[in-house]
Amino acid sequence: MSRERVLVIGHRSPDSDAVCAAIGYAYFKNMVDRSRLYVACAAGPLNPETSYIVERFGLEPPVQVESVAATVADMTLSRPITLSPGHSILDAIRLIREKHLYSLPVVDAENRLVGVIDVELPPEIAGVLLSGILSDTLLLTLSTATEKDVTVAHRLGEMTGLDLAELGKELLAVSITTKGVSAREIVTRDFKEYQLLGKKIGVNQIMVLDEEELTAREGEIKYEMEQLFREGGYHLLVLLITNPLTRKGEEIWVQGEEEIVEKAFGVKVVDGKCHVPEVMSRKKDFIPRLAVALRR
Ligand SMILES: [Mn+2]
Repeated sequence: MSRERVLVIGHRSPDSDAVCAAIGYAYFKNMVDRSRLYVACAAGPLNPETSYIVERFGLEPPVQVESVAATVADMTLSRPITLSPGHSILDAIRLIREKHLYSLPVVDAENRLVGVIDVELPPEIAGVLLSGILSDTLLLTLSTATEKDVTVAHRLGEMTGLDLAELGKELLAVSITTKGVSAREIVTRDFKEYQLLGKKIGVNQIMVLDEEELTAREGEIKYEMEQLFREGGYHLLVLLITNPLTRKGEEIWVQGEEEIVEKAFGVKVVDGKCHVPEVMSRKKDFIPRLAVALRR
């Protein structure tokens, strides 16, 4: 009898964390639920970094999915299921499978925690998950990195014997190069659109290890920004250029109502460019500051 297939899928325009999380979660679900087949998918083509990660850890590339019509069921949280040391390993495995658990606290007669049984994580899955975290948090340096990210990354590092800084640099080298990348892609690769107090604002953030790579191509990149600005009917279009190694701040290229950026950061935009001396998360720092400026 063929098992029902369940697609495990992250967000559209998938980045490494979206794909790596899908791979990890599909693996986990296959371990705890043998009644179905969980298939890791990607909602779009893989970026070079993600392709590198999948290949580096010797895994099958995730299935490409064009569109899904899905509903997200609400999760129900219940009293934690526990086990006492007297139970057999078989009991534990049965419980993990039946109740779809990923870990099982073991408690003594007084309900004190004695230990935790985990689903085993093979090194290649652990490596993929670690890569996802390092990519998403820029080697745990972004302001959006949580304590949990840090704890889990270090634990995965211990499990795999991988050096976090080394692996992080490996990923940076693949993901960050703009050599051979078209100006259009530089402007749109990680593009996000916002509606802020009646303004349509498009922001792309791009990482470089050497700003020269972009300044040398300023003409064609600015041209693509102008095209996109007109096509999309934006009030403001922004390219944030971040160097994660020097961390000297953001080079900001602007098209449209540049006074919004000037007000938000107290800077002067000259020739469509300015510099802000802090490294920013688009979601946590940049967009909120624009919203504050627009409200004033
Ligand atoms: Mn993501």
